[in-house]
Amino acid sequence: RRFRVAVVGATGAVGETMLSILAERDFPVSELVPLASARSAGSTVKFGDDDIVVQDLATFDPTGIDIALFSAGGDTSKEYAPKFAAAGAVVIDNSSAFRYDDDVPLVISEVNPEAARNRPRGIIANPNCSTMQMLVALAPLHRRAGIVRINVSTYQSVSGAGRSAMEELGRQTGDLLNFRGIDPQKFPVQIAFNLIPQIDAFLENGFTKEEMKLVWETHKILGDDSILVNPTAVRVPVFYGHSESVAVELRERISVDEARALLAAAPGVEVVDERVAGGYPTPVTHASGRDPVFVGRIREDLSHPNGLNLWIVADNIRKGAALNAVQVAELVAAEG
Ligand code: A2P
Ligand code: 11C
Repeated sequence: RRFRVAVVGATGAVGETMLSILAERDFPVSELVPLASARSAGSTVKFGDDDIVVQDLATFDPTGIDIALFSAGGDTSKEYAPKFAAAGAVVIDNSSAFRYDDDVPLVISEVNPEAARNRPRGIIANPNCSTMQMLVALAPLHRRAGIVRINVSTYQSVSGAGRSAMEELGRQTGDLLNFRGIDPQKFPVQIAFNLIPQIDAFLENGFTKEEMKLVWETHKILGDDSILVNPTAVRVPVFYGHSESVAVELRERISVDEARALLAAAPGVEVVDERVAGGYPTPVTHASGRDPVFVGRIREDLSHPNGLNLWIVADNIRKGAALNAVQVAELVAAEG
């Protein structure tokens, strides 16, 4: 069977990658409908060898769409995803609009694929990129020994904040190298040649929303609210690829060799862990434009007998967003 597939936000950083991954993986598409706002309606996007005209979401009739991939921001999802679902489509939503609703499954294709089947509202949520790569790597350790606590610091690239954020990093870099002044817009302070320990808004507990997503989404995806998660999320002047320094405490001790073997056998994971210069993944050398979640620097926690330290790097636009959404669409398509 082939499917009528809509991509909402098709002109954005994630939407464009959804189109290329659908084509790359030969998703059984009978018709591909790219949608965006009135601003870009009438322009074209690439789908395989074809150029397809973008339509205006606001005036589009979703009747007959089988699968809709949404990545046009939370407000757009809140308004339009229920309309697509009511018209019979299965919606796979990359925004945070529905992630924490009990009747919307939150699915990582390698971690909890079975959850995708139970979708009373016709909506499946795609996790946030930082949770996605962390849990693809930690799930095999969790299955073997049970996670007690996760301490995580993230190093997140600007593409996570969309196309205009990438433009801001490029523009600021050029301006600073040419001794011109800068005017931060997308980011609260200068991002070029800097680090920003704030992603998304501050919440009452002093953590940012990006940090709390790591807590809430880990609980929901692993189905265990007792797992302790202590996050710090930092924006770094990298274009593509999020990195994470993770210290995980397990119920039982796992040796470094066993952890390496578990990770090497895990779907979606690639271990890059030579203890020599360059023998570890970085966003530029390994992750950017690639599908796996890369894990390196695997070592025992010096301060805890059941602790392991890991360095986890992935392309936030691919596995962190577009690729997982397409993999979830593949699970739906396989239902027949
Ligand atoms: P548009 O090109 O019309 O602005 P990014 O995250 O890279 O900034 O991309 C956001 C995506 O979401 C773009 O495709 C953008 O389309 C789309 N989008 C933003 N707001 C809306 C809206 N109100 N209705 C439909 N699409 C929207
Ligand atoms: C970032 N993680 O890197 C964000 C982007 O909840 O889907 C994705 C936000 C989300 O800025």
